[in-house]
Amino acid sequence: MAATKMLAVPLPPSPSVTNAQKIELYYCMRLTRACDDAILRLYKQGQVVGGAYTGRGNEATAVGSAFALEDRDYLFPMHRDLGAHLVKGQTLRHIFLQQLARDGSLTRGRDGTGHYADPSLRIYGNVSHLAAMIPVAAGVALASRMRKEDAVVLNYIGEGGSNVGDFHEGLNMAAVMKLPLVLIIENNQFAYSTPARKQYAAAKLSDRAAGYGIPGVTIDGTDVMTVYAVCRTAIDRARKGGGPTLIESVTMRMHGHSASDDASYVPAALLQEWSRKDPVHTFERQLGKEGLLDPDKIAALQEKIAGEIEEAIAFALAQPLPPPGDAAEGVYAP
Ligand SMILES: Cc1ncc(C[n+]2csc(CCOP(=O)(O)OP(=O)(O)O)c2C)c(N)n1
Ligand SMILES: [Mg+2]
Repeated sequence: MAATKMLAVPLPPSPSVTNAQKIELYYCMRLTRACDDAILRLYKQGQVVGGAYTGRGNEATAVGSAFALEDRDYLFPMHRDLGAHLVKGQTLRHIFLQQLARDGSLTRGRDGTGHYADPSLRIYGNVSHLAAMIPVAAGVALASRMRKEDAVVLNYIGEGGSNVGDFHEGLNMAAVMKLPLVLIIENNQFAYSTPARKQYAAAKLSDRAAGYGIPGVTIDGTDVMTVYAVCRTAIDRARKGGGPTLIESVTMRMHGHSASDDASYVPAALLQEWSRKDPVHTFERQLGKEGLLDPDKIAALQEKIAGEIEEAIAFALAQPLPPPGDAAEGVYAP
């Protein structure tokens, strides 16, 4: 099996990133991974209601992309994009209230995943029907332009989800209307147990962009600086009225589809190969070489993150579950 279909692409000139921003990017990636680990731990303790999905391997894509957004921009993340929620400003308390299905969560305990909306932060989480959010994201981009908000919509889809009809309808409409939409295909080599080679026949998923008359690019989704630079360019372009960009971010799903999946169908050699490109460790090494991180700084940061997560989990666990009497309220349309 080919490990990746990534081909070299010319990258845009890098926007300037300060040292403080680099540390912030690293902190957000570390925080994302630590949150994912905590969610898996809670799942194994029987505390999580329903499934648990992690973004292990996807931290650079989720964090680097959302880092290029302004507060007024809209985020339409997928189920591997916890890092994007955090960068957009979602609090750890809300993340864990949601995961633990507490009454005070954003879905009032009706759901335990990222299937929530937080209009105050302009975050509109995905529904289970993969790609169904792409036309919705295009619609929000249209509404936002009509309101003259000067905002951009950043939407994500898996390589598996990119093969359904909604992808075409949403992206085509956005392209024709030159809407401020940036769509990232997170190509993590698998859709549940189906490998990429059984999902599509194209060399690169970004080649599809030509069929819509928009720019498309395939990038190394494990490199946070590349992800940020490319997304920043696409977002700036969308904001100036240049229309959508399709970005294929090539990564690897470094965990089973969900907590209940041991991923025994993934060749061990493939995981081994990708573990050398671990996005968090790669960036950590890079910042070490630049003199921005050392073992003491890393340890201090990890300790800070662990404390923040423990506080949020303790807070969420102390909150009540929804009262059984009204647990079905708001679940079904009248
Ligand atoms: C119609 C339907 N079938 C199955 C599922 C369960 N499901 C959720 S995500 C997913 C895999 C999606 O793969 P991909 O789009 O590549 O995203 P990834 O999980 O790899 O990030 C599946 C099978 C679903 N949500 N809807
Ligand atoms: Mg996938």
